[in-house]
Amino acid sequence: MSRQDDMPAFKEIFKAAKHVVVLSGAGISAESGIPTFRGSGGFWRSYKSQDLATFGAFRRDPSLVWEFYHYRRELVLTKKPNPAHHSVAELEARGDRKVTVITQNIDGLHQSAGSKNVIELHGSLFKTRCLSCGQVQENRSSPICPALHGRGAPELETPRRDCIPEDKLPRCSDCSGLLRPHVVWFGENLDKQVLDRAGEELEQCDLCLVIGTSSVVYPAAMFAPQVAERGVPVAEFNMEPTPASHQFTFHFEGPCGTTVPEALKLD
Ligand code: BV8
Ligand code: ZN
Repeated sequence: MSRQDDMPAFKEIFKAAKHVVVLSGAGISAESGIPTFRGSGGFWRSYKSQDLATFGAFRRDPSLVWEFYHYRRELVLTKKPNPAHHSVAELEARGDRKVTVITQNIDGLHQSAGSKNVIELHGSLFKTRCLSCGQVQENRSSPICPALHGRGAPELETPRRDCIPEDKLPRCSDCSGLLRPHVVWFGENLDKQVLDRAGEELEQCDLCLVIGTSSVVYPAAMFAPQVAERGVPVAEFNMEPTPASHQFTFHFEGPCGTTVPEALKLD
């Protein structure tokens, strides 16, 4: 068994691969300036991101949760894809193999880099869903509604400004129902079609790259180990080992903005 950081061995396999799945997490966007969940950036005001990413939090305080998502929308709108996103998009554009991105991220940076074949497991910051009629819409308005203009600062507000009344939060253009971000919150099921599509790609791929994920959130955390169990090579790109690293053929340590372009260079 070659060493996990054996780049020549990886290159051999990579050159021959005909169906590559890229499984990405928040770490692929870190060098674009978007905080990850579990790093220091995993906080907003005094809240852990995952405490706000629940339907219960939204029901209890839709104004606070919308401020959180508005902040992230506005942040992402000022950020650009980094060389890791670009090298994945360039690999797909080469057209000499199938490349599918399965991302846990909701920032849309893979698509901004030019990736076409992208499965967004957890939805998108730039889509809304109506709680009344269920309509899903693309929405890149900045701000998404007048009441959120200038709101969402990550620093604690003392005293906290009053909640935005629900009727001033984002409303459905069709039925004026309250809108929520079209993202998968903790405790919510992933979309069945999305899961089925991801499952097919994971079943068919002959190489899987796992980039910038702590592999602690399910079901996404099971995907790359499932590929490894099929005896298909998996290469992990991360700043540090993860709970899944030992199951993978390769582990390339370092910032993926450097390690991924290096690995995907087809000399
Ligand atoms: C589900 C969208 C069935 C929203 C996200 C109890 C009750 C209910 C559920 C559960 C429960 N216990 C467990 C569960 C399941 C739960 C879960 O897994 N919880 C975890 C915390 C244990 N999962 C769910 O709830 C899922 N649904 O299971 O449905 C069900 C239903 C009901 C009851 C039970 C089961 C839904 C999960 C989806 C949640 N939504 N995002 C939003 O973004 O606001 S998850 C969100 O967090 C991300 O999408 C992503 O998935 C996750 C963050 O993980 P990462 O992307 O890996 O990011 P992280 O910061 O953790 O790591 C960054 C990595 O990058 C690190 O390894 C770091 O080293 C590395 N890195 C950093 N910089 C770089 C780098 N690497 C390279 N280069 C760099 N420069
Ligand atoms: Zn509606």
